[in-house]
Amino acid sequence: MDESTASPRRKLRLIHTSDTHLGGDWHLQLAEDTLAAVVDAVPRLGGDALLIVGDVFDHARVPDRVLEFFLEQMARLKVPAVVLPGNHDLYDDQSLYRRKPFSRQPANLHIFTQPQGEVISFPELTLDLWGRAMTLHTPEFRPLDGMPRSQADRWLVALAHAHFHFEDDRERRSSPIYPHDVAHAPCDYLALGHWDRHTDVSQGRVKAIYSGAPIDTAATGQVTVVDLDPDQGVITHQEIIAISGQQSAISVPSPLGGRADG
Ligand SMILES: [Mn+2]
Repeated sequence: MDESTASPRRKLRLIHTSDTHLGGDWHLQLAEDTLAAVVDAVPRLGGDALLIVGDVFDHARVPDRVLEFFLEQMARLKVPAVVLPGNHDLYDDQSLYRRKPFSRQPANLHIFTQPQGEVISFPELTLDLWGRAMTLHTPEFRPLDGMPRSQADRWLVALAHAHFHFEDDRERRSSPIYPHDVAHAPCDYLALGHWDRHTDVSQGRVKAIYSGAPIDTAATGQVTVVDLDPDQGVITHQEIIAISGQQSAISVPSPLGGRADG
């Protein structure tokens, strides 16, 4: 299984999203329509893989029907789909990812389950993905700790469901990452989740992007498109995606991302 032969890195396109909050009581149907739109967008945009960086589900008690809906959507993809658990869908003992529907998950779906971090490799894509499965959302949990070095012949993309601390941010938050951590991360791209708003927090040579939730304040769908190019480096852009049933969404008073959470 040693893939350390000197084949060059391939040109790849990743589709990055997060915070879909399936099964939340805020606009259940819209969250599902939005996920379906993301899945539709992957082949249309030429994505080689889909990354969903946490809070895929809104809470651990979502009914099996919602888990099955998610699995059906992932099974529609012809490319890998990779999930990092977040603070709303922790990988703890009661995790929904341990429930029965996931025992029949499609072969293209990969879920990070190791709290200390793990690499999920796709040799045919010359791609290594790394992430730590969150078991507790606390200030002590450092989502970037233990990231391995990248290999010359493979892209290293890290996933983190994390709160980025700006330099002047003095508040103590859970699952923090700091500008210095990002600048010194050995990955080629840092795919972030947890913030509902699309934000570029790149530092130094490391491109680090919050995709934002796939639906924004104007009920417009979006994903982050990440091009990994051996010649040009890492280039990202936001892509607008159409959400079917969106007409009904226009009138909603607040976005998925703006939930006040009671
Ligand atoms: Mn979160």
